[in-house]
Amino acid sequence: MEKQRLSVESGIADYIDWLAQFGASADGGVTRLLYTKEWMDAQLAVKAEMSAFGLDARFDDVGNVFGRLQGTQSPDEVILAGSHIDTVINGGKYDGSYGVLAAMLALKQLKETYGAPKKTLEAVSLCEEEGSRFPMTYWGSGNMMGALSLKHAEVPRDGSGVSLQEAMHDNGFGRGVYPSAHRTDINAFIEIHIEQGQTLEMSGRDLGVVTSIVGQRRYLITLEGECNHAGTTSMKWRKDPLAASSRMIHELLLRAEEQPDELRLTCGKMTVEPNVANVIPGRVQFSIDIRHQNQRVLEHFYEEMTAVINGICGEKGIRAMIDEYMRIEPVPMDETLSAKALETAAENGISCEEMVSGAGHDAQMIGRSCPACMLFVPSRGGISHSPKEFTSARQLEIGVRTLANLLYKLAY
Ligand code: HGY
Ligand code: MN
Ligand code: MN
Repeated sequence: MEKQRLSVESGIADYIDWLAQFGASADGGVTRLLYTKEWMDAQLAVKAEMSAFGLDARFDDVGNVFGRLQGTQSPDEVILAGSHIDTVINGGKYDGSYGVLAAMLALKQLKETYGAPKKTLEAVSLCEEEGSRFPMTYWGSGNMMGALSLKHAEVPRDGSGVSLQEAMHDNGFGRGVYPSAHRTDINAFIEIHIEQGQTLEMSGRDLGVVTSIVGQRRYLITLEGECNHAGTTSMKWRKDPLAASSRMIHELLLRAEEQPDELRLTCGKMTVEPNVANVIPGRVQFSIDIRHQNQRVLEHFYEEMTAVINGICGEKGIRAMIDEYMRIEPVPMDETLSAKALETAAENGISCEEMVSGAGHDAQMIGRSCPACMLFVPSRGGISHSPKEFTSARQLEIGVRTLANLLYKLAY
């Protein structure tokens, strides 16, 4: 299909639709998983558009794409803005994409209006944040900040058994052809993103400034029981991992609601083997994703979770394996940058409020070791990770303008 063309008048909403073509699904969703063809085509298109904007565009060795506007006085001090290009399966067209495109358009506007900055400005399209294909998240920002490296690509495999390393190599990355992903020259990182919740819509404000991003942990729970006949096996003799998992999930959801300030627990993924109606399952795997702004609540809940799982399995003679494949602590955003963001919004008469992010973001990974600032624009109905994701052109444009004004303050 011929890709929609862009013109010099194209605004952020046009760019969102343009990028959404890469991995588009019939119902208006987008699926762009790390190192797939849709992902590579999107990164190549973003790189080409960065060049068309007059930015110096390049890949790094894990597939992040940077567009650089060199500083005249302190070129080695980099103010970076961007987000991630990958998506969840059949997600929305704004999650991640908006932050990449807003950063690119903000640099284009600043270059055209003010010329070269004093400090270097870069827009980045980070290769992966979601963890949708491999049991690995923040692959782009984690390598950029040195929290991850190429050796971490060897173990994670996708649902068809392809390793992250194989997929990376198949796209030409991870072989030293491109500059190493690790960077030590980033002075500040600004990420603009859709809120993915309903706070801004409920308050009627156009912009959110994030004070902190919740801590997050993800687990893969494997329960091994005993396959058997659905008709001849008495209920009391069964070792049924699906029955056990439904009890565990029910109990864990109740306990999550009892936690102070509501811990968020999601079981989004489940496989049942052999997955046949008249066979008692022998093996079940399901995911658990927990989030909370307080590290101690997360630690304590992990203890409760393992006790619930092991208790039910002990009762039923079922073997349980709990594999934690993702953990990140709650991370505060930089107060100085956030104050500048609030000031910028006030100077431009933009309604704004401070808020905590319940979603994880690259700003969380980067903010662990570098001053980071996160801006939100409203999500209609608070819906995200769905084809129904929507933010109006007016709200998208307010975000781009605020980002450009903030970057001007930081780099010119
Ligand atoms: O899951 C999250 O919070 C983010 O969308 N990756
Ligand atoms: Mn997401
Ligand atoms: Mn995101």
